[in-house]
Amino acid sequence: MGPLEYLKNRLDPEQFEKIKAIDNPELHEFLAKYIDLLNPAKVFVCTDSKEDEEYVRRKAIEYGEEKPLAMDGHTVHYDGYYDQARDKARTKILVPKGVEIPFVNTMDREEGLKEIHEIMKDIAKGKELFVCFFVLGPKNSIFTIPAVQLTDSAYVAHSEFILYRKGYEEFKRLGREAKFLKFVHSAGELDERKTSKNIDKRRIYIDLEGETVYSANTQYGGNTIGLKKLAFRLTIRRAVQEGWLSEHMFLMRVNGPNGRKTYFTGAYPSMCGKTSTAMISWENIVGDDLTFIVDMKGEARGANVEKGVFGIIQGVNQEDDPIIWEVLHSPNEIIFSNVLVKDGKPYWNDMGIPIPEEGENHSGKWWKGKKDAEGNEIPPSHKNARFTVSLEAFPNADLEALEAPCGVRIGGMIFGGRDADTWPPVREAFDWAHGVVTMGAALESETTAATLGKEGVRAFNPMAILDFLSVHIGDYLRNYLEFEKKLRIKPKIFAVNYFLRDKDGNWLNHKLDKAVWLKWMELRVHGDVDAIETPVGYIPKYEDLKRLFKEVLNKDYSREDYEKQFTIRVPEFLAKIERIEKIYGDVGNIPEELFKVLEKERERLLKAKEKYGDYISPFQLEKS
Ligand code: SPV
Ligand code: MN
Repeated sequence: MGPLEYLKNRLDPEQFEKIKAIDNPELHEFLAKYIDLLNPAKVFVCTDSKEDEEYVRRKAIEYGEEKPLAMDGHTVHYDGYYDQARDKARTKILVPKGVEIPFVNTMDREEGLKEIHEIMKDIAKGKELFVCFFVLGPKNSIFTIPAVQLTDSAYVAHSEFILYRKGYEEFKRLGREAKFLKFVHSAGELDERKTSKNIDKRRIYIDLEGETVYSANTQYGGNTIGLKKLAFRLTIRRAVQEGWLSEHMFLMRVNGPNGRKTYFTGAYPSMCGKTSTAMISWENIVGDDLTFIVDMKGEARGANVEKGVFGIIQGVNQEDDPIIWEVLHSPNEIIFSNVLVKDGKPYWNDMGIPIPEEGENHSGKWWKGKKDAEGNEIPPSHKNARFTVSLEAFPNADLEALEAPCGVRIGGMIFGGRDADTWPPVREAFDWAHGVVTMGAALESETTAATLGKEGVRAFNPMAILDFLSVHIGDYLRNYLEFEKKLRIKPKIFAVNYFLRDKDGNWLNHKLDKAVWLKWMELRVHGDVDAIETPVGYIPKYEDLKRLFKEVLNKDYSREDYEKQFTIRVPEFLAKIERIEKIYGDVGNIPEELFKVLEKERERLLKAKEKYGDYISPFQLEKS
């Protein structure tokens, strides 16, 4: 029996017709194979129609994966208590024998496929399976990558409708031309709270060769929403093979003087201020997580891979995040996940107002002081609790840029990490290679609750992409360095650090200072202000920041604060170079240029140290 015939027998006629309308035998074969393997009771095929989307929304509630909240359009979803973040240990890239990819878990392809197919056999028994079509990037553009998602979770399908552009018509249009990505997900057996029960059999296996990702026995979005971090593993590889960039970056517009619009990308590990930067209320958000960057006639053009936000909710408060606050308190379509709910209202940690002392959260019925099985006190909401909402809900979204088929020209690229003691709050690279190597490839950040495991440990995380690297890091960096050669107009590269502390451990910056750094970077992209040359790049001049602090935040910025923040910490920078060199030295297949750039930075630091000592005030450097 051919695949189409199988599908005809297996699906309701109405659903089958939707599949038949797409002329793509590879798709038919894929669907037949996995519908047969997962063996659901029922299959629903989503077209781009409002009714089909509405069907998915309704099912998420009917099946108990989401509960309606008091406000129109709001629902809450819970993941299992031990299923609250990306599971790095059980996420594996399947590779042929002999292939090694440093830093990520790999597994022999044959073995992995065998295991995951065994785990997924009959896994959707008794459930409804959703077949969904989406695209990454704006529709019908040079960025567009079609993708098909199979999932037995209406919550996952619902999330994708909020986060991605619909792709059924695109599949129909492309027919056999569609070079699509494939995602197979099952939450597995569910417990009474409708959370995945068999966590020990949680697996996220990425088959590069088949451009297919399998995800089983988990619900947390980072493990299950195929088009997000699962697709990201596949697109990084495509980008390296095809000579463009697929990055873990926000995309935003910073508004310069006289209505000037300058677009920036920003790569930060999870929980390092990426989303809150992209959402500064007087700037304009285009995307908060994933950006494709291509060269077009010598320009670097960027587009948001997504059209929605799966953002961290902890710490969102009215004063610092007025826009998100407003969005979360309006009748938009929003899925709150792993928050505290009381009387139909969502609450979260550090929201700046008193919150109830009991209710329901990711641990079930919750009360203040409740402890988990390990004896740890359970906070009101999980640290990695999130909200899922479309960008259309944001009054400051740049929707024109979001859907521009040619993307937007990128003026600057920012790298940021959680760094207590080395990087100043903002600095600019001397050139592309200097930025790519000393800011991107040398990015380190303290670990956070976005992944399972210990928090607060300094971890190497080049381009904030380490968890997702599906190619050898040497090949990835070579592609980055080569990309410059295609560019006639090069984005400037910057590094930021919102988490610098003094020797006593006190933060040196306020949460909103980043808004000033952005304005400074915008001016630098256009050469509007001078800067101070240091051994590690250019830093702002005090006078410029003083003016910007007043203009942007209406704050007086003191010379003392400036000096503390922008002192070049030579021993820390030297130690960092040593760490980074060692890491890359041990890996092999690293472009020689990386070591040269690091060596030059070391020489500059040593020279400056001889002249000024270990801790160099920006005022000293300005004079020289
Ligand atoms: C991140 O952790 O970087 C996120 C959320 O953007 S997740 O979908 O888990 O990757
Ligand atoms: Mn992310």
